[in-house]
Amino acid sequence: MKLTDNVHILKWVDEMAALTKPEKIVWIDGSEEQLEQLRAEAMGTGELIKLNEEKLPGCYLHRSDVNDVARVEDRTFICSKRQEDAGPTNNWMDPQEMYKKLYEIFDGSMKGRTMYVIPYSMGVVGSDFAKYGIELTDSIYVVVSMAIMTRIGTKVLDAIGDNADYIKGLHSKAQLDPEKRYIVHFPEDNTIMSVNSGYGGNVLLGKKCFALRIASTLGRKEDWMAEHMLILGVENPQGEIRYVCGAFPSACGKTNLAMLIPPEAYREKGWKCWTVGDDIAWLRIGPDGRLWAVNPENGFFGVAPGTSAKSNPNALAATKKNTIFTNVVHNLDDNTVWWEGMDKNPPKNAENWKGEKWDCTDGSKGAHPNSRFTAPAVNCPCISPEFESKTGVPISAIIFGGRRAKTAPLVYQSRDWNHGVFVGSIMASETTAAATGKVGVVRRDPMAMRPFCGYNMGDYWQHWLDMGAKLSNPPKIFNVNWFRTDDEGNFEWPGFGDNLRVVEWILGRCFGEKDAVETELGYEPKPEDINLEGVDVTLDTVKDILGVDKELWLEECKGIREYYAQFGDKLPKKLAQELDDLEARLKK
Ligand code: GTP
Ligand code: SPV
Ligand code: MN
Repeated sequence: MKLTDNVHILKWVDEMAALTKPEKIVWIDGSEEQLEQLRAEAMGTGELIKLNEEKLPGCYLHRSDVNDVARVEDRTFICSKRQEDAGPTNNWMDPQEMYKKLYEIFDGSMKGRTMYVIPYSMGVVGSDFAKYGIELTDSIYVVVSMAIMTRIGTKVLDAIGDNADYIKGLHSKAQLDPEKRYIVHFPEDNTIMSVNSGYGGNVLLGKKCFALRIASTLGRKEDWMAEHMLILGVENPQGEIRYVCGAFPSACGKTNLAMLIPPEAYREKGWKCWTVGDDIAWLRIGPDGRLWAVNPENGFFGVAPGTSAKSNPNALAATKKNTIFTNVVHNLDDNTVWWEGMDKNPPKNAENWKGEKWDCTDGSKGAHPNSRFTAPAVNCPCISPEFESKTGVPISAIIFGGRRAKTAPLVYQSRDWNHGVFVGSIMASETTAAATGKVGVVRRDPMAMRPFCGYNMGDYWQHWLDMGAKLSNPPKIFNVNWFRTDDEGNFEWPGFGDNLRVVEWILGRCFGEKDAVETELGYEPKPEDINLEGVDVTLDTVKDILGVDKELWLEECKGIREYYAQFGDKLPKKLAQELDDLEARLKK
């Protein structure tokens, strides 16, 4: 049954059905009843495996194709009319050419299958921040995952009304052929097309495709920002809650920081942390001249490996019901799941992420390094009371960070907004399993948006500079690095909950409560101002990881200069100047 009279939507659904030729079309109304039917159907085909109802109520295991386990950046395209609008960091093809290519691949791709029509909202339905989309898909996994990650169903169609203002998304698993896999964005048509994949980041179109790539282009036009950022509320012993956003590249610690549990010494004094978002932030200028943030998502698509009762108990708790696990170990003894880093007791009778009998003593990994959980946000014990807020939360600090074994210090503060934009623009990080390709290679990932910026990165930096000029009370901008290693390759900073020790200094700086020392990079804490109560870290270690190695940084400047060169005229002059200034300070 069609759930709307909206002619724009009906016409488009008809056209896409004529192209993909499904056997039938099912509109998703958002009811638990309909979702339960779909889960049952997916269990029949093996697409979902029902897990132990007592230990993991409402939870399922899903396995993606073995060649389809991460985002495919080399097959992700931004098809604006002009190549220069996509810029040097995006793959580009002429839209007409790309449509032609895709129409051939989508032709008949849903034959014998059902096309599901999923109306979804990014943001609280009816709020000023909210944007709507419709995803057409031939995958039940996508439907039930979108039901966790976004707000779906009839209420979204009601909110769209007769409007043509929604993002079109077409997805088909087709044959899961990696050679014909394409994740394509047409920002000028508000259209996304994804084919031949079933992996979350490629197919849950509300997430990276809409809420970052398309939304970043909308934000530029409409004076707001769509960022790859967590949103965390930190409550101090006085009961004040201050909010930070953090942009770290994929698999570099956003979910962990967003859900952090304060160290015991902090908890005793009354510190608490509240999760607003763990991956994406939409930011708008408030009437007070501050930046306000909402999380447009409704769930967490989190990295499973490394998530444990010790590292991230809140994330683990969030996965205890109504969660879908993808590509983790199946414990056959009690029909539960496991992954590396959960605990030290891998199951003896188990199947690995590929569904093969797995011997945990043979040295092979049981879970894929990019295996994930899809958990409802409401499950998280520390979900912020502001999670459903229509106006969002005011941001005091923006924190950039990445994985750098050397170079980047534990923390430093930028001199002002524009210098902070420079600090974000020069971010670099070791690649992770979140995308296909080599892992552990340092690459530039400005603002953690390299894979997600829907337009020319040079224009994007200019947009950041312009936004700063419009904010009478902008957040302060910082850079952190939890991943500095010693000569043996061990992390020098304990990370996880102990990161609050750094965040405390950051927030203290925002409210004029903490001192700093000026370095070539910006402002750094006095080592003794990082609270080490109750943690096994010496002041010498802190001094070491706060250090600025001038030689390394002069090398870094060369790398930045080369990186910047590809943007030509699009590189904002202010950023070129910041680079010259940094180099001059280092040479002095
Ligand atoms: P995406 O969902 O891909 O965007 O990743 P994310 O940025 O949310 O990363 P996440 O918090 O899931 O962490 C990814 C990996 O980094 C996990 O293996 C964590 O255990 C590890 N990690 C997170 N925080 C820290 C930290 O403070 N120190 C160290 N050493 N590792 C960390
Ligand atoms: C990331 O890679 O940054 C993720 C997972 O958050 S995905 O949805 O696959 O992009
Ligand atoms: Mn992410």
